[in-house]
Amino acid sequence: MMHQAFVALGSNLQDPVYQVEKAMKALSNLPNTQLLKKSSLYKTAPVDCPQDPENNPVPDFINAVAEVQTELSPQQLLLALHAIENEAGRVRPFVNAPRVLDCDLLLYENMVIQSDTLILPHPRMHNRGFVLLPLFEIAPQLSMPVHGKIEALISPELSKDIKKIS
Ligand code: PH2
Ligand code: MG
Ligand code: MG
Repeated sequence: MMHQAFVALGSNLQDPVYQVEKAMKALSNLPNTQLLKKSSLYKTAPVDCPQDPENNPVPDFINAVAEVQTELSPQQLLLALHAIENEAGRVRPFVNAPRVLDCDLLLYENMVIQSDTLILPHPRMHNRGFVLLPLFEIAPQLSMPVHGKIEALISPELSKDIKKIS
């Protein structure tokens, strides 16, 4: 059985455009999975990112969203996303630290899950412009469990400091 899922990609280290494009390819190469749609790439200002301990400015992100269809279960897909992050060289020095690659499972069918390892829908997706704008681009009619219709969530406030680049 094929299942529809949406994945958010983000990077603000080590050539973010390259990292996000490489992650799209990695998604398309997952077993029993097809990449159905990819959004444009968006340059986005950091949200909720602490200043790093050495006071380096937090770099802007490149964000995008992909729609896949997959035979993987939500947990299998989550593990596959972690493997893609690790392959890119992700390290986690502190919470929301700059990262080579972040792959977040946003939605899997209409599933609502609250386990220790996975929350669906993604618990912060509904107030993050860097997720909602690319998601709206590829799924303008989307209606989500818990969060409702995507078009109702988009606002000028959330769209600030987000620029479609390609
Ligand atoms: N990811 C975060 C926290 N803040 N800000 C932007 N612009 N893009 C992100 O992908 C992002 C963020 C936690 O994963
Ligand atoms: Mg994230
Ligand atoms: Mg993440």
